[in-house]
Amino acid sequence: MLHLQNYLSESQQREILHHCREIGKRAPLFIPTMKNRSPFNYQMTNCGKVGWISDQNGYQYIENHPVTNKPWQPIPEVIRNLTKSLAAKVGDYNFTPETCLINYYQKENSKLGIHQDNTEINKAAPIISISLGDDGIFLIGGKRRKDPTKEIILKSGDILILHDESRMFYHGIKGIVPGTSNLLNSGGRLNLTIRQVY
Ligand code: MD6
Ligand code: FE
Repeated sequence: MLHLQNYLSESQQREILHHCREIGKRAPLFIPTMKNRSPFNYQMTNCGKVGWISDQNGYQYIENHPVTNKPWQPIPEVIRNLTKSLAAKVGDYNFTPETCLINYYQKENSKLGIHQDNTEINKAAPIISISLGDDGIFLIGGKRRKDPTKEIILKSGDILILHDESRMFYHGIKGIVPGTSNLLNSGGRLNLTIRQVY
């Protein structure tokens, strides 16, 4: 695991935020559900060739937004270039950003349960995460769900990369800390995860 603290300058953060807002106009945030139809505790959208969603059919990558049925917007060039150079830092010189999941944690009680990222066909490529806005309390464990976890605070402008052994480590978001950043006028936290799926 590689945690790069305060990696993005404020202007880089604002540029990425601007792209997220533009993407949100055409691919609005939605609340996904679990197989049993219980809703997630946050909203999401995507950009890229495919987008990750969850619904009554489970976790899946799909080519169209589930509400508008339109293809996802392309991944902005600034995010593609940034993540290619970040992947090279952990030894992947051939990373192809194919999808970017955008999670929005708006409320104090927004959270993401402990999970392993395993919907991807390619389980070797690193997963690169960009945090914007309020602090996120990230929990990282090991390869087994029952492994002990430790807390890491993900601040606005931080990058987190799960690669090699840590690629399959269980992790989650315990909550956010409202009022810790003024990047997003509306408050809350955005997290972008960029992946090579295939
Ligand atoms: C989040 N992140 O930070 C959720 N997954 O809001 C993730 O679930 C995640 O940060 C894989 C790799 C990096 C991540
Ligand atoms: Fe994850």
